[in-house]
Amino acid sequence: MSDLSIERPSAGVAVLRYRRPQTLNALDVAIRREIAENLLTLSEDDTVKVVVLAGTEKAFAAGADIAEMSKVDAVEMHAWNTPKVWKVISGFQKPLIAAVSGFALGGGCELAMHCDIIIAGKSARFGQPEVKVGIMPGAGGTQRLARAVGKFRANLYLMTGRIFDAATALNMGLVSEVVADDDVETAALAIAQEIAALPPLSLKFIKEAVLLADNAPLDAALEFERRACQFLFSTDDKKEGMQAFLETRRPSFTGR
Ligand code: CO8
Repeated sequence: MSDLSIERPSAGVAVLRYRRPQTLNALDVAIRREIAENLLTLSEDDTVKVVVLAGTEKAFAAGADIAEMSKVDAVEMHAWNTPKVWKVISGFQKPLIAAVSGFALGGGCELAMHCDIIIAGKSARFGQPEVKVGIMPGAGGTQRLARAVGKFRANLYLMTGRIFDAATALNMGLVSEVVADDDVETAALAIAQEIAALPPLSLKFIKEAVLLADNAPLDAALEFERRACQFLFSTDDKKEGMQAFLETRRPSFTGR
């Protein structure tokens, strides 16, 4: 049986869930590939507007699979070609929401940081403890954590491997919102539903522009934002959105 499933709880929303509770959802290579394959499928499905990534109650994901990694050397690790998998996740153009319950450690924290919004339960635990098993983050953890929380707080956790709680993550700006443990998925789904009703092209360009804040000089990013905003003036959804506002009715967006 696959450890991965896709649920469709409401129009426009898909939940991509992985389950390996016996290892706290450790991400072995097979499951990482499956996540990427499923995201590719969801990216091509026009009925899907937003994707929520979820694990299980005790763990979003406790990292890459240490048992699997313990058996390979650098050459075998290189042959896994995992950057190809992470590229699919970082290149996913629709809004991606992480619903974090329990542990989000190592590759699991890196997976959450690939998302656009992170909702965490009060008891969620984050960290990049790779240093404690003799390696270091390899899926963007040093860069995304430093950019999210700043060099000095990032190094505190990267260099000690310390695990930190959801309140600390919120305080540092690593998560978008902390909710009661029982409400994590409800909260993530409510946000997903809210976003799914909004114009997909605006969302696509907002996502791209925000990612440029990390990846491009300010002038280039501002130029992208200006052009993307200008482009949106040619869409049906801009006409509909503004018309609906003026007529005080709910807009109905088509993605065109
Ligand atoms: N890999 C494999 N198995 C794991 C992992 C893991 N990352 N985490 C937990 N497990 C297993 C345990 O071995 C245990 O198995 P068993 O019941 O057979 O003994 C089971 O899950 C339950 O775990 P614990 O008994 O340890 O549960 P506790 O509640 O006592 O502790 C912790 C929970 C704190 C999460 C603890 O399990 C732990 O420290 N886990 C390891 C966390 C870690 O170091 N993660 C980083 C891994 S390295 C990494 O992610 C590298 C990324 C590099 C590239 C990106 C690739 C994705």
